[in-house]
Parts: sequence; C-alpha cells; structure tokens
Amino acid sequence: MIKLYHAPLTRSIRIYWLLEELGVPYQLEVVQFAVGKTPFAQRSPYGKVPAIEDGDLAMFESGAILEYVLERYGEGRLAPRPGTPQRGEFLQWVHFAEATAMPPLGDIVRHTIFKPEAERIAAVVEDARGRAAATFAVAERSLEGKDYLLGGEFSAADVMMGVTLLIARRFEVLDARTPNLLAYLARLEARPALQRALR
Ligand SMILES: N[C@@H](CCC(=O)N[C@@H](CS)C(=O)NCC(=O)O)C(=O)O
Repeated sequence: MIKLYHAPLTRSIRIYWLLEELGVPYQLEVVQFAVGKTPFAQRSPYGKVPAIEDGDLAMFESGAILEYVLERYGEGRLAPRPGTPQRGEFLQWVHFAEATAMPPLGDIVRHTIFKPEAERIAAVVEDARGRAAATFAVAERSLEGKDYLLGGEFSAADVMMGVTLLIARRFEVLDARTPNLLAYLARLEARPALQRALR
C-alpha cells in the first residue's frame, strides 16, 4: 500500500487529492512542515513533501509521483492515453503547474512568511509578483471557454494546477485579472476528493 508523507497546506495535497479521486488505498503519514526529522527525510536526500513509499520504492517530486500513481493504479483514468496529442497537452500542464507557475509563488512565500522578517526582501516579492502575473495570464487565457485544462473533462493535470492555484490565491496572486482561474478553482474546490484532502 502507498504511504504518503503529507503536510497540510503544501504540495502534498496533490497526491492526497489524486489518491482520493482514484479511490486507491493509502496510508497517510502527516508530518510537520519542516520535514527534516521525519523517518522518510532520514532516508531521502531531499526531505520535502510530498514523498511516498510503495513497496521497495521511495520517491519524491509531486509531478513524478502523480505520473507514477496514474501509471500504476490509474487504470487509464484521469489522463489521456500515452502517445496521443492530448497526452502532450496533459504533460505540458502537469509540468507547467510545478516547473513554471510555482517558482515565483515560492519566492513570494519565502519573502512573505518563511524567512525571518529581517531577511525578507520586498524587491524579490515585487519581482516575483510580476513573473507570477505573466505566468498566470497564460493559464487564464487557456481556460477561456473551458471547464478544465484539457477542455470538458477533469484530469490529473487539474490536480497539479489546482494546488498551485490554491497557493496563488492565498498569496493574492489571483484577482479581478484572472476571472477564469478563480471560477476554475471554485469548480475544483467543489470536488469531494479535494475537500477530503483539505480537511
Ligand atoms: N518540486 C517539489 C517541491 C517540494 C517542496 O518544496 N515541498 C515543500 C512543501 S510545498 C516542502 O516540503 N518544504 C519544506 C522544506 O523545504 O523544508 C515537488 O513538487 O514535490
């Protein structure tokens, strides 16, 4: 059975939510946000959440875990078939959500709440807000006339992006300039599986 190392309000919601959507059994190990002292972190060079163990496999990186879980337990659900054009679009959004959209948010979070006040740099936050706005404008346009990133059907790409957007909204990156993203996020928040992963 998958063991998920999870901390509330972090990227590990992605895997928690995905497992709930798929109905895959799992064991949840809730860890403190500073994960350096958890059993997994003692074995992992990275020590961040999410992380999973599945039999002999131990792995980290939310996007990689999401792809692994879909391949092993998804039975074709929540992702287009490999090798199809839609799969390309799916992978694009899975990776965009973490590799492109998260870095400016990370800078905002670090220089707003994580770092000791004396080390916070306002110019970093301002620069990151500019980069975030440009990034989310792309996603905003892509959702024009669509319920989900791939069109009418919910997929695991929405799981990746949904958690990015929860963080973006919390740090006031989503506003009147992003009505499509706010409506999309509300649609995702109505899903019982996400509600269970957030409780
Ligand atoms: N790219 C990684 C990022 C993982 C990450 O930075 N996780 C944060 C929580 S959202 C964390 O564990 N931070 C605690 C720390 O850095 O000590 C992923 O997508 O899994």
